[in-house]
Amino acid sequence: MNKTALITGATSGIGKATAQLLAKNNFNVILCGRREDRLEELAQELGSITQVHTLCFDVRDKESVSNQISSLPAAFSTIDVLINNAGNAHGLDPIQTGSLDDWDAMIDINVKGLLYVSKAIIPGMIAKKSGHIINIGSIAGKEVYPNGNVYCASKHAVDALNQAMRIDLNPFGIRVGAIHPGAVETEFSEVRFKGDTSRAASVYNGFEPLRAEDIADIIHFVVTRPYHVNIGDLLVLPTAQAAATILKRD
Ligand code: NDP
Ligand code: 8X3
Repeated sequence: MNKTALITGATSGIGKATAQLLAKNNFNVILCGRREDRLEELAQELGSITQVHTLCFDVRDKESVSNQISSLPAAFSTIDVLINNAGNAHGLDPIQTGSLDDWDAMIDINVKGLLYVSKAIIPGMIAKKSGHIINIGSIAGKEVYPNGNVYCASKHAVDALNQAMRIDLNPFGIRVGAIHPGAVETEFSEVRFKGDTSRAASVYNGFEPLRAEDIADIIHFVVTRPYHVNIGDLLVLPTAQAAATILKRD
């Protein structure tokens, strides 16, 4: 029988590539995001190969998160794999000039949103004494770089929560692990730079970044290990990247 994976942030980038790969590999998928048109388009694409359900919500809205997840139809209500992927950086400014709205967005989405979604799904995993939670962190959760301040703090929080979840859910046989990517070319930098596409493209100039499909491939590997194997923490970088700001560019 197919397993069911719920993927937040499935409308773009890493989440979308992960949904596509898991769907091709015998997972039923629950696609989550705010952009309903993109959810429907992806559901159409994947609907011919697996069972697909969409949930349209903002991870910042705790009531919506809880209502949407508790209203899943029976065929999708047993979630085997949760991929906490939704998130973004907003701005890249020094602490003294950073925007309060950007700070709220990063903490509310990357940290509190991840908690709200997890809180809604963990009871079902506890009840069946199995499940797998993958938290998408970042190299920004392993080190701090100039002007990364609040984004780095939010991803350090994801790193801490990943460890905390693994400890607290250990008695219930639930697997918990994080994947921390370096530079992946997605819509991430367009969001960070508020639609400035040339500034976003310049982030990836002169080196070969990771593609969303590279991270999806690793997520697929992690969730298909035998049940006694839990990959707890992975840092995944482009070969050209040695640390957050140390890149070998042409
Ligand atoms: P994208 O911008 O391409 O995708 C972000 C996804 O998150 C979208 O599907 C978006 O969907 C969703 N999302 C954002 N805000 C919300 C919200 N408030 N509520 C619900 N969903 C939301 O970026 P990536 O694919 O690169 O990012 C995915 C994850 O990977 C993030 O956690 C990011 O921090 C992390 N990461 C990315 C790296 C990179 O270099 N790209 C490196 C390291 C980590 P929608 O707008 O439809 O809601
Ligand atoms: C995304 C990678 O280096 O922009 O998390 O923080 S970085």
